[in-house]
Amino acid sequence: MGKMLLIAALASLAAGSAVAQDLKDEYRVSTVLPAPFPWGQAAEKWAELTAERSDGRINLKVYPGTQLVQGDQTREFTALRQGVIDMAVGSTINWSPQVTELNLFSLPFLMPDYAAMDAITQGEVGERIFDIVQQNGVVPLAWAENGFREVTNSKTEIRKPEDMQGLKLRVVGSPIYNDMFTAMGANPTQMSWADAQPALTTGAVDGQENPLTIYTTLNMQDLGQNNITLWGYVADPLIFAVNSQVWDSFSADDQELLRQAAVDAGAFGIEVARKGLTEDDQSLIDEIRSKGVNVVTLTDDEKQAFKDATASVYEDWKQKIGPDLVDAAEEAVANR
Ligand code: X2X
Repeated sequence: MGKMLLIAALASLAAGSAVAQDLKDEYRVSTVLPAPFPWGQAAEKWAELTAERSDGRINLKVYPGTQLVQGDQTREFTALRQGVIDMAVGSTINWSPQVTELNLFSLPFLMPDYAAMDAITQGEVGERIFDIVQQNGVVPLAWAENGFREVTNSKTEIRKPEDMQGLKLRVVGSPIYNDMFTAMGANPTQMSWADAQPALTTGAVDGQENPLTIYTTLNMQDLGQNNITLWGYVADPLIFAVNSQVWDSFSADDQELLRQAAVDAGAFGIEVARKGLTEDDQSLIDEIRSKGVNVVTLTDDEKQAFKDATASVYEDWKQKIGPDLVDAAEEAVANR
C-alpha cells in the first residue's frame, strides 16, 4: 500500500470513530408511571429533547410500569446497574433498598415545603447524593419530582395517629414505610404499584399515600378514596440516570447533550408536578374538593402528633442513612 493511501485510510478510520459511536437503535428508559402523570411527562420530555437536539440520532424510549423488571419497582436500580435497563427516571423510594442514603427523603417531616426539598436536591447535599448514586454504579444526571405524599383512605377522616388505628394502608416496598405506619398505629401492607391499583379498586386495602397528581389522574375518588389528609410528611424526588457502560459508550458531546436534556426535562417535570399544589395556586386541591372529597389540612399541632409518633423511626433511620448526611440535610432545610 502506498504511504498516502495508508495515511488516508488511517485518517478516515479516525474520523469514523469520532463520528460514528455505536449508538443503539433504542435506549430503554424505565419509569413507574407513564404520561400524563408528571413522572411520565418528565421522561417523555427527556426523550423528546434528546431526539430533537441529536437530530434523531439518539432514540430514548420510555417503558412505564417498571415493565422491564416485571413491575417490581424495588428491583429497578439493580437492573439499571446491571444494564438490563439503559436509563431510568426513578423515585428515590424505589432505589432506596439498594442505595440506603436515598431513604433521606423518606424521613418523616424532614421537608416541610418545596423550598426545603429544593434546598436539599439543588445544593451540596444533592451533589453528595449524586456521588453516592455514582459510587453505586449508576450515573445520575438530574432531578425531577413525584411529589409530596398525602394519605388517602375510604374509611375515616385522619387528623391524629389514633385515627389510623387498624386502617389497612398500602405502602411502597421500602422498609422505612412499614416502620413509619406501624409506629403511627396503622396496619401497613407493602405492595408494588402494579398490585396497589387492583387492591384499591377491590377495597382489599383501605387507603394509600401518594402525590395528589396521582390521585387526580386516577380519579381515586371513584375508587372510594374519599378522605385525604394533607400532611406533607415525605416527598419523593425522581432521578434521571444512565447505566455506567451505556454512559461510557457516548461521546463527551453526547453525554453533555443527554445531561442537559435531563436537566431541562427535570425542570419541566418539577413544574408539572407542583402545578395546582403551591401556596399561590391550590387549583388541584380545589378541583378535588369540588368532587365532594373530604380534604383535611393538618395544623402544626396536629402535624406534631405525627412527628412525635414517628420520632423513633426518624432516629433509627438517621443512623442507617448516615447521621452526617442527615445533619447536612437538616441544616440545608433550616437555612433555606
Ligand atoms: O408506588 C408508588 O407509590 C409510586 C408510584 O409513588 C412510586 O413508584 C414510589
